[in-house]
Amino acid sequence: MLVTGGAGFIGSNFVHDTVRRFPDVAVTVLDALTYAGSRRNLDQVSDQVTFVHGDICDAALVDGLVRDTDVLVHFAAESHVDNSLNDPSPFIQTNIVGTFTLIEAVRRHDKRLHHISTDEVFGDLPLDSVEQFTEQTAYDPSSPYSASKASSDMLVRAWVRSYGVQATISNCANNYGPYQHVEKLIPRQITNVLLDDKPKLYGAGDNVREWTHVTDHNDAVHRIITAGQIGETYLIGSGDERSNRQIIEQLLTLMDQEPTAYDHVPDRPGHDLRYSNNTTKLRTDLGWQPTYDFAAGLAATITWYRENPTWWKPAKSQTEARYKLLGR
Ligand code: NAD
Ligand code: TDX
Repeated sequence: MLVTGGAGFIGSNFVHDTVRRFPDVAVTVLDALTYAGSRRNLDQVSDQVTFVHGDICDAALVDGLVRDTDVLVHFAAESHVDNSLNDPSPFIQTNIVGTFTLIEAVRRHDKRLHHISTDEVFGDLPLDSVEQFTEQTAYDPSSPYSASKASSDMLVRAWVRSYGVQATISNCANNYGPYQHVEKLIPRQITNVLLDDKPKLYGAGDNVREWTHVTDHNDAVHRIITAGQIGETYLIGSGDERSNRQIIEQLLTLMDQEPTAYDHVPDRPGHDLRYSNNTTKLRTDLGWQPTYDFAAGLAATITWYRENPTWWKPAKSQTEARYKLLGR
């Protein structure tokens, strides 16, 4: 199995789970080690994994690695909406050109591909509705990040239809858990509180996200790889929807702070209001269901960041300096 982006947040958790659950699978990780990736995320499994430091846009490197694998699981991406608003160009390169480079190698060598994507490709839903995204929802991305992920999904779909590439796609809701970069909502606020700073809420904080533990996401990915139908898309999500304000209040309470002890900061431009995935297909066809309770998962995540300051501290000041420039 070749795992792109296996040194990032979801990819490294996926590699940990794969090595533990499927010890006979030989795992190779291809990762460019951008600001978001670290070899330390794979320290616990370094003996069981082959690590290749390289770029998914490097066609010659990718060709050799894909030739020698059975299954390619493609996590590598530029993943942060705020960064994409500030400078879209690496998103176009990695998310679109990188995916193109991979699917061309997959086509040449006739290998199985699972492409990891996001619910953000569908745009957003009104706050006061019960509407959900389904596998049939039309794409309507809002940010450079989601537009680049939508483009990558479209490429995979076209390669399935026109070239018969054996691929599946999943679009997951927001993830949380260990090893998530401190730029993202939950780790940013936990580490702010640990440093005696306050959480930062964008705008009024009414925007709603569907929070899925990274282990539940990766369990769905394993099911799709083993039992998913070629050419199909599967939505993944816990069903646990919360506003950003609720998340920050819950997090402050769990960290023994006043629930109102946060700062309002200017809103994100084009800020998507609400995401919600209908996961009936994944549950019915592949028997998946989430196992994490959000409050327990959030408490465990807080404990992980409390216990691993040497993991997150090196990236923290640079990340906050970037936010300061953006006024957020
Ligand atoms: P991340 O930013 O934590 O990790 C991305 C990894 O990809 C890093 O290790 C980075 O070094 C690597 N990478 C970046 N550019 C590369 C390149 N050109 N070549 C090789 N490696 C490169 O991201 P994440 O949050 O773990 O997201 C992983 C995937 O899941 C992405 O495709 C993302 O769109 C998708 N996704 C994320 C979420 C979420 O909530 N984080 C939700 C749904 C889908
Ligand atoms: O400091 C903050 N304050 C705040 O209110 C940050 C960093 C975020 N927010 C808000 C913006 C979003 O409404 O919290 C929400 C979550 O923000 P992010 O963690 O940046 O995630 P989001 O933009 O929803 O995108 C995430 O989920 C889908 C991942 O980053 C994507 O990679 C994934 O595709």
